[in-house]
Order: sequence, then C-alpha cells, then structure tokens
Amino acid sequence: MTDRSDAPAPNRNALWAEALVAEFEAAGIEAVCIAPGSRSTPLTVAFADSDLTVFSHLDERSAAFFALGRAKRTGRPTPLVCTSGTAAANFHPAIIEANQARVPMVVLTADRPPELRDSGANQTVDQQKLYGDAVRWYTELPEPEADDRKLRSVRTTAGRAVAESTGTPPGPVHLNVPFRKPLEPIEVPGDVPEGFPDDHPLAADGRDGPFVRTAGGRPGLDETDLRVVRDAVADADRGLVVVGPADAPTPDRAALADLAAATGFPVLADPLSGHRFGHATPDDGGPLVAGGYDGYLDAVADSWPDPAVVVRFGASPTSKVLRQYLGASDARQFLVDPAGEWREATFAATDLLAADPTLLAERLASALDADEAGDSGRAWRRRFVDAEREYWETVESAREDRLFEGGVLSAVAADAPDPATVMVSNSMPVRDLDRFGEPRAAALTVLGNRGASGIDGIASTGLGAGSATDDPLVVVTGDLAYYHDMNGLLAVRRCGVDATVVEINNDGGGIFHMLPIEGFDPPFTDQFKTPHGLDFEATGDLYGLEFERVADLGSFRSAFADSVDRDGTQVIEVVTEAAESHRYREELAERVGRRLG
Ligand SMILES: Cc1ncc(C[n+]2csc(CCOP(=O)(O)OP(=O)(O)O)c2C)c(N)n1
Ligand SMILES: [Mg+2]
Repeated sequence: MTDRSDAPAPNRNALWAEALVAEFEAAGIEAVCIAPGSRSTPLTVAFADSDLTVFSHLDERSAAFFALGRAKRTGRPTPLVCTSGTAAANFHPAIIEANQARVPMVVLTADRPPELRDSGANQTVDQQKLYGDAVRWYTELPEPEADDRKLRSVRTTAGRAVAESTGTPPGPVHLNVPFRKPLEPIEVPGDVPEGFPDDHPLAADGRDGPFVRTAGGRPGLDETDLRVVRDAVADADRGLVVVGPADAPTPDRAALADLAAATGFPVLADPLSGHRFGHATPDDGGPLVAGGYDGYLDAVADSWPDPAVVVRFGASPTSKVLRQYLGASDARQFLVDPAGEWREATFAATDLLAADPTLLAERLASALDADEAGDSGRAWRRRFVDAEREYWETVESAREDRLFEGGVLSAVAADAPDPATVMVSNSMPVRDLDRFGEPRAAALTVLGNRGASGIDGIASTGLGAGSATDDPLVVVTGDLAYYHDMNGLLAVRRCGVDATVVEINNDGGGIFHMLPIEGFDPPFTDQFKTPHGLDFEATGDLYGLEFERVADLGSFRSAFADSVDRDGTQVIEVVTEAAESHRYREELAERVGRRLG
C-alpha cells in the first residue's frame, strides 16, 4: 500500500478530486457517504485519503437517507458519492425529502466524459439535472485538467455547493463529475506537469482555510413588519403560538419561551417542532406547551371561542385536527418563514412574514409590554391548562388498560432517556407520537421524514442521525417501513451505530384502516393493507441485531428501558392489531370529548 497523502497528484483526476475534497474539508464537512463503483474512483480515493470520516454503504438509496439523517441532526451536509448510471437514480427519494424538508445535502455523481453519453456506452445514462427542481443548485464540473483557472473553479464550486445547501432555505445540491480513464491513482507521466504545484500554488493547494469564505447572515426583520405583528398580538387576548415541524425552522427554545412568556399564549407544539419536548414545565417557569391538541381540539372547537391571533412557525403541522382547526378559523394568522415561501396548505394565513424565526420571536417578545394578560386572556389560557390535564390523565390510564399502538408511542415519549434522539416513521408512529406523546422537559430531538412523508429510508435516516450524536438513538418504525429499508440496517454494523429499534408490527399498513377504503374488501386487504406475514426475527441474525418480540405494554417498557441503557442494537417488535388500535383511538377521543364536555 502506498501513502499518497503528501505525494504530488499522480494524474489529473487525482489532482481534481483532491482539490474538491480539500475544499469540502475547509468548509467544515466532517464525513462522507460513499457507495462502491468504478467511475467514482478518483473521488472515493481522495475522500478515503482525507481526514473525513467515511461511511461506506452498499445501497445508494440507504446511503442517501443516512446522509439525510446526519444532516437533520447536525444541520450540515454529509456529501454523497456514487458511480454513474442507476446508482445516481437511487439517491433520488432522499433528495426529494431533503428538498421538501429543507435538509442540506451535497450529491456527487460520477459520470462518463461527454463523448460517451448517448453513444451506447455501458452504464451511461443522462445525469444532467437528474433530480430536476428538487435541488437548490446543479452544475457539472469541467473535465479534469491541470489548469490553474479550472482548478480554482473546482475549489469555488465545492465551497459554493456547501454554502448553497446550507443557505435559506437549506436543501440538496447536485454536482455531476465526469472522469475519463485512468480512474485509479496511477502515475500518468506529464498529466500533472512537474512544476505545476510550485507555479500554481493557489490552484494546486488552495488557501489556508476555505478558498472562498462565505458569510451566511440571517434574514433580518423590518421595523414596520415587526410593528404590525406586535400590534396584532398586543391587542389580542386569545392567541396561540403554533410550531409545526422544524424544517422552516422554528425559533430556538429560549426565544420561543420568551415569546410565550411575553404573550401568555399557549404553544401548540408538533412532535417534530423541537418544542414538544425540552422546555421547562410551567411550574418551573417554562411555557405552556400543549401537546394533546390532536386529541381534543375537535371536541372543543365548537364550544370554545375562536383565537383572535395565531403566530405560526415551522412547516405545516402533522396533526390534521390542528390543520383543520386553523383552516376553519378566521383569526389573524401570521406565518413566519425565513425563506418567505408559501408553505401553507390550509390557506388560512393572513400575513406571511419573511423573517428569521428566532429573531422574530426575540424581537416580538421584547417589543411587547410585559402587562399581565387581562381576564379573558387568563380564561383562554386556563382552557388549555385544563384540557391538557384532563387529556393526559385519560391517555395514561388508557395506555395501561390494553396494548394499542398509541400506547407504545406514549411510552416511548415518556421513557426515552434524557437526552435522546428519536426517529419516528410515517405513517401511524408519527401520528401516534403527535397524539399520545406528552410534553416533557427531557431534551428529546425528534425527527421524522415529513417533507414527502415516504415510508422508504426510515431506518437509514434514523441511523444516519444516530451516527452524528452521542445521544441514545431510538427508531420507531411500522412493519412496512421496516421491510422497505431492511438494506439500511446494514449500517448498524458497517457504520457502528447503536440503536433501539421499536418495530410496531400490525402486519401491513395500519394507516389504511383509518380511510373509507377499509370498507371495500376486496381490494382493501390485498392491495392496501398488504399483510405480508414476514417473520422479521431473521433480520436479527442477518444484520447482527438482538431481536425481541413483545405483546403487552409492560414487557415493552422493560425491554425498552433495558435497550436504551445498553450497547448494541436491539429490535423490539411490538405485535399489535391495527383495526383494534384504531377503534381504541376513536374510543379515547370520545372519552376525552365527554370529559371536556
Ligand atoms: C415510499 C412510499 N410508498 C408508499 C407510501 C404510502 N403509504 C403510506 S403509509 C403506508 C403503510 C405503512 O405501513 P407501516 O410502515 O406498517 O405503518 P402503519 O401504517 O402500519 O403504522 C404506505 C404504503 C409512502 N408513503 N411511501
Ligand atoms: Mg404496519
């Protein structure tokens, strides 16, 4: 084996790839996900020779979701590398999610040189703008050459790719990178002229630090805009702060707590908002975080007065009940989005504010007089305090009565260690966490793929997030989602990630029981619910996981407590009955409705 780290580049491809990788490193990139293939050899060799952590994946689809999960957890991209052909297409699902959920991602697809395209050459497909509008920026690198200006352009492109992917809003960037043979780091006499590094130090070695420094800045806030929202909020004695999934993003916790304190408004916090968990309780001076709204707003909407003003952060809430509540309200609704995008499908927003959410929350909080809320403001807040208390008491006692899917998510939320990173799958797990996950002060980072709501890539996204944190990692998945991304489980061993995987096995897609199609069988069972009868215990041996099956809540809770406390990856399969779980959700909603009158 040769040590190439300090040797001059043996050929133009190596020179090229080294410049690219050096700039990623200078831009603060810490890791890369690489899938095997020949055309990408120069990139793979340069990354492997660098100080970056290399995560090697065999399946590009899982690789891309793994990179997505890392970026969700860190806010920084983990570049992806693949060979030419369908390998590149397998990145596409995660790119779609990264686009819609605003997750930074840098995709490097190796390609054949231009004359081999559309010529019948092997493993050659049209990779130009392969991902369409799903990327923030696409460019193709020029063909490698020991040329001063071209190398400076490559260095600039690498820095720009990171900056574009982490801009406002963040998202994926695609670089198509053609190489011609030889692809390996073999000596090609004259390919990189002997004196090149000395004659062109900037091109060959770059600068100390990034080639181009980028100053991000955060979108500011106009005084007039601030005054408009300030006046509306100050005049309202019935207000709400709604924080949806954090991909818009939401304000940081301190700023949101300040805003809640200054307004006295309840905070309706989506499980993916970063605010359902992690705030001090009201008794300890924290905001009134309401988490049960999905379970009771329906029941109280007609008897409670309407809110007068709503300040909304984050993406569209997971809860359909909340979306409908907002959609039916004629409150003044401020939607805050740093990118100023129109992501509001209830069409109930009255004002769109293009502003940094943390900045807006901070400035709005300090612009409000710290007056005590008037009588009607206090009565409004009290409604939420009482409803939350009633609601969570009902849920907790119901959970102990019988095993149902919501009870599993309720237990996960209550029992997850502090801190923990928790990835929740579509479709029922995230909905059940929304409805049954009681707010608590523990620092739980909850992630989900709600950008495009796919059931592909759940394990990989979770394991990618886990690879970026020392938190205990919990992944909650349905059985179809588990099946969909079994390949991703290889990362447990290959990438050295420990997890507690809670697999809720209702033998098919339980979500479909919630839809009218349930009443049309056939085709309901065979084409929608799709029971598969797979025994996932075999995944234990295949992927080196400990597998345990449980069928009651007590056993689940003890297996969970044991797993989060332990090294290795444990899969806890909870066997449930989808239709029965659904009926029980409905029964609980009725019970809550009766209690809240
Ligand atoms: C990639 C992809 N294919 C299909 C769907 C449609 N879909 C949504 S939920 C679901 C079933 C999920 O089943 P499971 O993971 O077992 O969760 P459960 O509904 O039982 O909670 C399907 C097929 C999707 N969202 N994403
Ligand atoms: Mg299922």
